[in-house]
Amino acid sequence: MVLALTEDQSEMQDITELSGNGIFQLRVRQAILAAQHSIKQVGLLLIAFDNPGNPLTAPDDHATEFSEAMWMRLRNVLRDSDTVVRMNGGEMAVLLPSVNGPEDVVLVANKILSKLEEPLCIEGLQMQVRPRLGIALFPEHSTNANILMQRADLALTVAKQKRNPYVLYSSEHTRVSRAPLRMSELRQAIVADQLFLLYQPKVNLKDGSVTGVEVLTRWQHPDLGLISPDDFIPVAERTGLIIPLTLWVLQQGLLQCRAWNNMGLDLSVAVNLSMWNLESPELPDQIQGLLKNTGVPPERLELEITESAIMGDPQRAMRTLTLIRDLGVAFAIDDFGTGYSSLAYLKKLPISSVKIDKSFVLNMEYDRDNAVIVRSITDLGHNLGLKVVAEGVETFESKEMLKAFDCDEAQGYYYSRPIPAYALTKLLTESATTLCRHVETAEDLSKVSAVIGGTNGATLGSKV
Ligand code: G
Ligand code: G
Ligand code: MN
Repeated sequence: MVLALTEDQSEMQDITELSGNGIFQLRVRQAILAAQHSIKQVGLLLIAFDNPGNPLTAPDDHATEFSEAMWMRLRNVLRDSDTVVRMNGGEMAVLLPSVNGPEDVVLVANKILSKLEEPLCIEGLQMQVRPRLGIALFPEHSTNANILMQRADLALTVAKQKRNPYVLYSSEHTRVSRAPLRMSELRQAIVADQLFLLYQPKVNLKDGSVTGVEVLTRWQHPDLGLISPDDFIPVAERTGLIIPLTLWVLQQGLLQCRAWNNMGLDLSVAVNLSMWNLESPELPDQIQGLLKNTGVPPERLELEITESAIMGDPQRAMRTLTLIRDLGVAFAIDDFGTGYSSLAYLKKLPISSVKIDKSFVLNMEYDRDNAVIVRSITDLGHNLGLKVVAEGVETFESKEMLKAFDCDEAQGYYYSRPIPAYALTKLLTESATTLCRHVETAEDLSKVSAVIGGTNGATLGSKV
């Protein structure tokens, strides 16, 4: 049952004052009313844009032209009976008032994606467009227009976080906060020292030495409190601020690394890169400059990249990665197992390790499938000559299983949460007796003699 709505219909006349969001909500309600009496469903798609962070092409500079162009593209692929509205915050909403089910909506989503992803040229500047779609359906996901909107919005948040082109709402998606962060605030945060770094150790499973630390960024916002990178990294990516932000993280992380090395703690630091970092042609030179200025040997730096960051533009990623690898810097694939790429393909890239995603590790002692996945990734990684690191190691049992699987390194709350540099220094230089409170077995106790700061790195004593 199609309810074609046009601006000149009488019931629409009083909505001209409404924002895009208001018009859309009204139309969703009307479509639901119409569909209640038919076997048809209503599809809702929310679209956001995750555009490459070249500061010159930051969407803010050309917001109007950009949104105009996207709206035209959407109109061209959709039927006249479908509604397309520009929402607050640069997002778009699409209403499909009459579909047969999720398959139909996914088909339309794919059509939309391939149209929107075509490169765009504004004022001679070539922009790459990376849309993310969140999808919800009436009546499957809710019979209430407001809740349906919220569910499509939640699916969109998940799509952004997972960097998936589209996500269909599922009841398993938990509410994640979408802090109303603005670009100007984040820019200010970098200048005003509101960002700070936490460090989480990676431990060699064979001898318990700490081989390195992952650097994780946090934002202490003056009003909103502590903000997670899951909330501000996407803002940084959308606005191009990810470039200065990452350079700041690299610089601070390298300075901290040098300080540890000077103290005799043989640690390396791992910094997370996002897709837009790999698309910046200056990155290799900038990293070379930072290594030189901080005096840290290149082999003490590791860069973590996700599968999706590489798959955005594999050829370009390959070139950037090779240039940086040639400096002597190592790469790790982060969150491995959550993307769609094969390890065999990734091996063509100059990477040296894989980090198994924490979703497989967190409950591996109870979930046989996850244990099998962890073991298989470990074997496959080893057969391809890669070091294998498990993330999200929270328990003694999972640590023991990983040791039995011959996994190389572990990272997780079992050893330490991400903590400030001074706390990590303290943890690594505390006497072994102090750490004995964590000892689980007599056998562990005998290993507490591990040396602090040897060539194998620092040690977490009892936590071997
Ligand atoms: O530390 P936490 O679990 O909250 O991190 C959440 C996510 O944010 C992780 O995926 C992590 O890789 C990412 N992240 C943390 N710090 C940085 C950073 O400095 N740069 C980038 N690109 N991602 C980061
Ligand atoms: O995506 P990335 O691997 O960069 O994210 C690393 C983040 O994972 C850390 O910043 C931390 O917040 C989170 N993390 C680290 N160890 C554990 C763990 O043992 N359990 C859980 N649930 N999260 C962890
Ligand atoms: Mn990481």
